[in-house]
Amino acid sequence: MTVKRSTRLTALMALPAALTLAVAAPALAHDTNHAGQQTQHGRSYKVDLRQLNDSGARGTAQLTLQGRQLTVKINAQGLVPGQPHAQHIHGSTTGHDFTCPDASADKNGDGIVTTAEGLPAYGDINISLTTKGDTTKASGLAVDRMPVADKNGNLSYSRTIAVSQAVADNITRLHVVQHGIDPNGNGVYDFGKGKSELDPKLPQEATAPATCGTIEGHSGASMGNNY
Ligand SMILES: [Cu+2]
Repeated sequence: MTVKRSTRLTALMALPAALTLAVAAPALAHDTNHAGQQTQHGRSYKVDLRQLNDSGARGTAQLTLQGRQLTVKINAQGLVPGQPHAQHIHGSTTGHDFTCPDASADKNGDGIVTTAEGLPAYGDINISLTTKGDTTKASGLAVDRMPVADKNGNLSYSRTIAVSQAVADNITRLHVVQHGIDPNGNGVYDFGKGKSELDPKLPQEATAPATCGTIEGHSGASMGNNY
């Protein structure tokens, strides 16, 4: 069984959320983020995406805020080729400092930090980094609107999203997570690691995190940075 069939169901379920997408209010951002780098296009933040679950994936993300317009650019390598990779900005804008989980988050010891096991560390989905349409938590598993890695496992993504003032003000508290792993190396998401706790129609492989990266200037535990 492949991920294809449930993809359609997820797409249908995600539709009402897309229709109710909130209209962005015209308020101008009051920029309280002093980290990041000021550019002519706004304030820019780097994210070093590091592998989780021995996925072998890595990458970089650049987040640029201009007022409440957030441009997200991601370049990642080593992802499961030809498969969609759900990706989100996780975390809270209300004070709790979430961060990327480490292997100790694997509570049941099956070798996989699932999305559910990672949630206490990285927090809930704040923004779904879809390719089109809704970007709320409701689209978290809309895998038909998530970017697909090419045949070499490379993924590139770019989208500008209108975000809330809370997100604009607390961007450094958030972090980027990409999902989708292939521990048995058969090239597809299968049920070898069981069902996803998030949607039992999806394999665990499709929703387990592959990379995570905190935003430069993050005040909590640092994942470090190579540059
Ligand atoms: Cu996520």
